[in-house]
Amino acid sequence: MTQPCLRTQVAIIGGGPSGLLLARLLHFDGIDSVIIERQSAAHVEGRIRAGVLEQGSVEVLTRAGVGKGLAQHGLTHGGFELASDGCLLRIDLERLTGKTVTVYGQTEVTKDLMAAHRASGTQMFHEASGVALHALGADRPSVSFDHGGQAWRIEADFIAGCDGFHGASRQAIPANCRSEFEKVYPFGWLGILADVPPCHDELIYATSQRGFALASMRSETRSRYYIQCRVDEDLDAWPDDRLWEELGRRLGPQVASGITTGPALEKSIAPLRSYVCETMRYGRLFLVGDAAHIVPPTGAKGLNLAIGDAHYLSTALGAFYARDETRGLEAYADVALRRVWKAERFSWMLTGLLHDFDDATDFDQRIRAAELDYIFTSEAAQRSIAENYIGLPFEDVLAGG
Ligand code: FAS
Ligand code: PHB
Repeated sequence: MTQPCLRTQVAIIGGGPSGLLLARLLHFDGIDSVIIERQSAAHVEGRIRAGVLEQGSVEVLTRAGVGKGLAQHGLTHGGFELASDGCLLRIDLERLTGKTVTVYGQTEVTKDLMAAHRASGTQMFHEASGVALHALGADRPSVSFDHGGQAWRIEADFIAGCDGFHGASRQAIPANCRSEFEKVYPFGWLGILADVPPCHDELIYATSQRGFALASMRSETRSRYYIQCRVDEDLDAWPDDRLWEELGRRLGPQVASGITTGPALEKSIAPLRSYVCETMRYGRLFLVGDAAHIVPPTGAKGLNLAIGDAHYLSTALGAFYARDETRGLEAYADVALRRVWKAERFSWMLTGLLHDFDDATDFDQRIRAAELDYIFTSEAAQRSIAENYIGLPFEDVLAGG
């Protein structure tokens, strides 16, 4: 049986938020793409992950034609709370930066992108296996994979590696052509999703003698909470009632009185790591999102960085196909990495500030207490947190790296 071979302009590996959004943005520029995704559509649409979108991300998603659900169901937040041993401080995003964030789950973003993709009829392969990248240094790279018992090959002008941290794309860059930077944290986040009203009208990031906790939400009737836990924590050791009680202890009595408990719709543990791969480009391969970088979710940056990368790469590819301009493609990795590293710094700082570290010395504890005291008493410190949380501005990728 001959191997079917397709031809497209951009082959996109990975059909999560990065791949779906990139395909939508390219579509609006009349650029043809094909997505190759390892999992089933139901699996991708069922993932429960991020919850906070920067204003810049909302603008990109709206430009990609998926702003309607966001506008109707997204919750606009003008601030969030920091809680330290029960004392609350509101970081007033709107007063400090003039901007807000939107609470709208990644699950919904993914479903909106999938619906738009289906409506546009753009080709997408789900449940593809054995994905391999070829001829990345040539001007006709290709992707081979198995699908439906058939071996396929897709020839393209470019390949976008949107396949997350465990994907095939980053590994296709020769080890001597990439530098990797990683910090693995000695704890994870145990998350619970429940159809109960949120305990507060904005997010609460809490640090306490018992560890970190986060009170978030998906809507006015659905809440998302997290507590810091051991990396090897046994989920079975955390029945709902134990988790609700621990959340109340860590969020403090003032907040605990507002917590409505209920059965978990989902409960899971996510490890925390900071990771960056330099470079994000190798020949005709461009890495996007978690394929290139990972942040601890403390700063709500993971999904937003992925959206930023898709914005930069679609802008660069748009200029290439419209005007044969390569400056954006040449600058993509440098421009994207400048924004990535600043988000890595913010996420690392907030994680260090709000989590308990078993190996912390007495000196470390005093420094953390002083840092919290400084933030609670300095508007300049609060403004710095606010401008990072609402998202740093995009550079013009076409202006060159
Ligand atoms: P993704 O990992 O979402 O998508 C990659 C896609 O590629 C997947 O669909 C995968 O199936 C597919 N794929 C993988 N290998 C492949 C292969 N070889 N061939 C074809 N397809 C392949 N961010 C936040 O901001 N806040 C949070 O609270 C938060 N919580 C998270 C919890 C967990 C458990 C995880 C893993 C991440 C979390 N993140 C969070 C980060 C997350 O939201 C990512 O930033 C976001 O999903 C990035 O999207 P993608 O780059 O598309 O990567
Ligand atoms: C979430 O709602 O899942 C969420 C919100 C903010 C974060 C991390 C996760 O920083």
